[in-house]
Amino acid sequence: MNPQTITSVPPYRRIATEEAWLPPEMAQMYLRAIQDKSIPDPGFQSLWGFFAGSQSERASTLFRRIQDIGDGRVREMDALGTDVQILSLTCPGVQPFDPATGTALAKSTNDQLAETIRRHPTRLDGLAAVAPQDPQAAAKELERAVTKLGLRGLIINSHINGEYLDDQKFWDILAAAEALNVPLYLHPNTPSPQMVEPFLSRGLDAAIYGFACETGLHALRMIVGGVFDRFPKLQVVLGHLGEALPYWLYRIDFMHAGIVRSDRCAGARPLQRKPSEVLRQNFHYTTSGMCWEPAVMYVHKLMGADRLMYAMDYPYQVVPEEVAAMDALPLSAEHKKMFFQTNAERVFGLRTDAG
Ligand code: 1DF
Ligand code: MN
Repeated sequence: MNPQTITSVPPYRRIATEEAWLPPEMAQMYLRAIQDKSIPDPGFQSLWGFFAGSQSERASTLFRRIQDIGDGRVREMDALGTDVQILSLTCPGVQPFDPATGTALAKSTNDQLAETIRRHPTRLDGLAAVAPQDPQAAAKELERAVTKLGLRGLIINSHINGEYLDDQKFWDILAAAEALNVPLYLHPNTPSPQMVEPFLSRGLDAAIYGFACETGLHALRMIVGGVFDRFPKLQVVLGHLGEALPYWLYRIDFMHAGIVRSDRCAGARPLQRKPSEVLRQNFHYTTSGMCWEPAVMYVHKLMGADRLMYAMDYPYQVVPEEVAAMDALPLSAEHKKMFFQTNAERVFGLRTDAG
C-alpha cells in the first residue's frame, strides 16, 4: 500500500462504518462447515470455500487481518488514516447456524467485541451480532448489547436461510431497534439458495454483483412489504452506495404506483409513502467498496448530504488511493465533515468527545 497518498491531518475524523472482523473460533467453525458441508447454502460454500481453499496472498492477508481487532488492527488504521472503525461480525455472521448455536455465538462475539472496544475506546466501536433465526432471542440480545455493552446498532447479513425481514415473524427485532433508537445495518450476503444458481457458474455470486442483487432486493422487499409504515422511525444503513437502489429511484416509484393501482400482486399493497420517500427518510448509505467519485457524488446529490457516510470495507477492500479520492471529493468543507465524521456520530450515537 502507499499511505503517502493520504492527507495526514484533515479537518475531520475519518470514521469507517462497515469494517469486518471474525473471531478465530468462528473462523474455525466456517472452515469446518466447508469441509463437512454442515452449512449447505451454496452461496456460503462458494464464498467461504474460496477463502478456505485459496493459497493466495489475498486470502492469507485477509485471514490474518480479519481475526485481529487488537493492536495490529489499530496500527493498520494509523497507516490508512482511519480514526475510528465501526466493527461488525463478517458476513454471514451467525445466521447459517441453528438457532441455539447462533444465539450463543451472537452473545459471545458481542462480549468479545465490547471488551476490545473498552481497550481502544477512541479508535474502535461496534455493532451487535444477532441470530435472527430466533427473532425473540435476537431482540433480547440486541437490547443487552446496546444497553449493557454499549454497542451502537445491529448488523444483519441479508437473507436469513432464504427468508427476509419483511416477514412479520422477524418484526420483534425491528421493533427493538426502533425502540432502542439504533440503526440496522443491512449488510450483503450471497444470493439466497432460491436465486444463487445463475450467479455461481460465472463467479458473480459475491461482492462483484450478487451481494448487491440480494441486498437491494431485501431492502426493497422491506419497503414494499410495509415495514416502514409499521416502524416509521426505524433507520436502516445500506453499504455499497445503497446496493444500486438510488439509481433506480424514479422507476421504482413509477412502477410501484402502477402495480398497486392495477392490483397486480397481493403482496404489493398501498404504502403511506412512496418508496423513494422511504429511501430518503429511513435509510442511510455508505461508500464501502464504492469509493469512486462519480457514484459517490450522485448519491450525495440524490439522497442528501445528511444521508451519506464513509466506509472502507476493511479488510476486504484496502486501497489507500480510495482514501485520497474521498479526501478530494468536490464537496464543501461542511459537507465533507458530515460525510467522514458527523453523520456517523449522529446515526450511530458515537461519543463525539473522542480523538
Ligand atoms: C467480500 C466483500 C466478503 C464484503 C465479505 O464478507 C464482505 C469479498 C465475507 O470481497 O469477498 O462483507 N463486502 O462487504 O463487500
Ligand atoms: Mn462488508
